[in-house]
Amino acid sequence: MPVKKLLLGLALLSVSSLAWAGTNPRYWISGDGTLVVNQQTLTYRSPDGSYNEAGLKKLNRVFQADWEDPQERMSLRFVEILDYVQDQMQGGSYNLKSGYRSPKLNHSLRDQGKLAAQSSMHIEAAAGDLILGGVDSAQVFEFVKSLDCCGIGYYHGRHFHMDSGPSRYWDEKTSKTEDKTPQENEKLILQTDYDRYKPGETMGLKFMRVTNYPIGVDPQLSWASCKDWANSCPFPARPISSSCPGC
Ligand SMILES: [Ca+2]
Repeated sequence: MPVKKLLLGLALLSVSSLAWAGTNPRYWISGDGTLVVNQQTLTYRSPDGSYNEAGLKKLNRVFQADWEDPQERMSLRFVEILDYVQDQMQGGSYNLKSGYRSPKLNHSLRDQGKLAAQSSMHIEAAAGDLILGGVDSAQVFEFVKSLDCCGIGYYHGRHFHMDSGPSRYWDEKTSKTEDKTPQENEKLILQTDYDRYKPGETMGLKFMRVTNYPIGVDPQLSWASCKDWANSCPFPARPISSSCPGC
């Protein structure tokens, strides 16, 4: 059982070729910088695009993530998706049932037969089980599904699960959270810290959904453009030109 999730640091790239538009947000999917969770209005991003430490600290506290440890903080990508969905659906306050979970807690929930996946994004502080005020969870499910951006689970109850992992969706019939078969890192992903970077800026990459330790990493990485991925990528490739002009 890993004591701590694997966070990198390990692979860093200098990206000078990506066009930087200073007024654009860091993520392709992002809200207006203010979230309402558990009736608290929290501004986590300033109008100039910079992230607001005081607001993020409060948000981390609400989600029970540990701000003091930079490796355990909430995923900014997840925060932005939450904000975007709330804005677009004109929802009221999110009501949070479950935010960050330590690996130990997640393991304990699984032992109790609760709905908790081995490679849960809750462990990455990048997921929440929620209600969006004034909006039926079935509507949230359909909306997030249509975005094709992230994870959304809905069990036809009051809450839905949302995360900033790979694009996927599931319900009570397709969920595999009860599967006890060791996953052997089959869900492992490597995610960038942002979507947009300034020329020459360092890109942070983070391994998520690790279920087996240790893992080895080849320090040599290759970079594929959108076009390169069209025919040769072993993973499902999808065009991003509509949301990423010039990428
Ligand atoms: Ca908002």
